[in-house]
Amino acid sequence: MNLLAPAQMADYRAKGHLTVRDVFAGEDMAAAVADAQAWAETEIAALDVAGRAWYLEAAVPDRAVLRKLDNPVYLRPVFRALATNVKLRALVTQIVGPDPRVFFSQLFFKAPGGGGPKPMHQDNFYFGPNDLDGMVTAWVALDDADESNGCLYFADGSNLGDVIPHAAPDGQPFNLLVPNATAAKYTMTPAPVPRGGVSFHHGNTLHQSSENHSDRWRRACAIHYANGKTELVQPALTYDPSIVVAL
Ligand SMILES: O=C(O)CCC(=O)C(=O)O
Repeated sequence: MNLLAPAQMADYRAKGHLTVRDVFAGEDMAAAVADAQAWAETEIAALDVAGRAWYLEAAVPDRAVLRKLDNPVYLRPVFRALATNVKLRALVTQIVGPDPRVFFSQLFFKAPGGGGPKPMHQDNFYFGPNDLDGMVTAWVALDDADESNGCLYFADGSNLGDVIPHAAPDGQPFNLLVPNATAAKYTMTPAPVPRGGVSFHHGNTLHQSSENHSDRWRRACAIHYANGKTELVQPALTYDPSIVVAL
């Protein structure tokens, strides 16, 4: 089932990202948000000191707000259902090829009035796949995402370049990012996504997100898929192969 027109595929190949609106219905997103918030409450209560440092939003110091949670697709049936949805599966298969699997997923919260930015990076630096074209991230907008609440920004065409060195700031070993001097060379294009839409990006595409200056949440689930032949041969962090979700 090919859902993307040739022009959309050409756009993805040229720019390294593509937004598809209305992949999910409003009620799917409402169920995902309700589950995300319930999960967040239990996780906040259980975090140890190191966990608080990494998962809590430093930009909102007056209350305990999560920045992110890992592996929602593996851990939460509501997010498993999103990742294995027939339409999303068809879109991902058209982009990366057959037998896609989810090898990592992340739930980003970006709270109103302070949710912090995610600096520039390439997913393929984190994952180190043996086929650089074999993975795609499907970023599912649980809320409307725009420039005021911290949508993604992409360096158009950077998918056609190399994976470039990343470094972690002191005390943040998991926060691998492109150094500022390199990042300054790229022009970043905002990619607003209405609730229920999906922004797809190639693993080499340089991207970042801005701060949430609004009074609205910007929650999103990033689902990192690889096709059936792609393996993470040189990951920069540790990803547990026993929790990969086949579709
Ligand atoms: O949602 C964000 O702010 C960051 C998302 C991201 O880096 C990704 O989906 O790869």
